[in-house]
Amino acid sequence: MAKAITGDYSYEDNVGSALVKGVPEEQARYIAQRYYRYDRLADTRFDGGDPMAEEHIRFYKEQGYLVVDNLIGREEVEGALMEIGDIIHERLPGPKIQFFKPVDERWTSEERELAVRKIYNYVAYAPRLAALAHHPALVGRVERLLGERAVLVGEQGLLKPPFGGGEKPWHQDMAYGGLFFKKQIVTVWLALDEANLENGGMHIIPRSHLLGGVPHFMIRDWQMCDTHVDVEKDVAVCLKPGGALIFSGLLQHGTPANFSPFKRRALQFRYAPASVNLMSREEFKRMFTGEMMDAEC
Ligand SMILES: O=C(O)CCC(=O)C(=O)O
Repeated sequence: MAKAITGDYSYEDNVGSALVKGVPEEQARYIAQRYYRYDRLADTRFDGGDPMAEEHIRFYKEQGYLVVDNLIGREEVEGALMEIGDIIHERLPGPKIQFFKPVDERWTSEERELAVRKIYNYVAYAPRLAALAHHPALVGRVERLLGERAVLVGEQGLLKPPFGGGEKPWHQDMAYGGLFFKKQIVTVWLALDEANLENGGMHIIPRSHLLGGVPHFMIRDWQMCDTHVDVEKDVAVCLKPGGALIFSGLLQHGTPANFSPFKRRALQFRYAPASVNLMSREEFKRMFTGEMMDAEC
């Protein structure tokens, strides 16, 4: 069983930041085997070249996600990777960088790159990444799903380095600070490398958005209790660079650690319906914490 990280965590202290905690390899491998399955792949796929049809919207409403291959092109993927490099090596100052290794271990330029887990708040500084955040292929689809104008409410680059890039445990995006809106938000998770079963690609529980918010706990991260996840229903989403998983802010999802020799880099954009407000603190607690319903992990 995963050992809980104890401490003075409160969800307000960590709004918007996934904590990357060092988990020993043996435990990470145990978690990857016990809490994810690898034999069911998302097989209903759409293509970025196809116009968004009623069928897409129906599928999204029922299942809580859409897999869209070729959402953006090779040049856009390469431009994004170049700009991420510029951010990491501080040629493009402004965005925030989250490292998962101590500063004094980041010796070479390659080591520095491999020590980054996340970049965020980059849209104001990085023109190519900003162009993707506002790309009609993304925003047009999201607005069809939301049924109204979309507002960008989150932007991250999620870099899962080879040989042990950390797990992002099962969670719902709307359980995170600043994202607990009164209506479901939509996340676009855009693969910049191939994301697959070996390198920490996405896993989802289809239809779990229909269950509403579920309690989250501070364990390895701000996450669902491992034993509350219906792992039998896990479907893995493999993507080529430029492909995307578009999903509801209530869809349960997670990514196991990357034990492969390959990088797994992705961008994530979150969009809220323009007309909607955040929940109150009480509403948030009722929906996403164990506190109000005495749920325990
Ligand atoms: O890219 C990942 O590893 C998971 C990202 C994710 O689900 C999140 O940050 O909400």
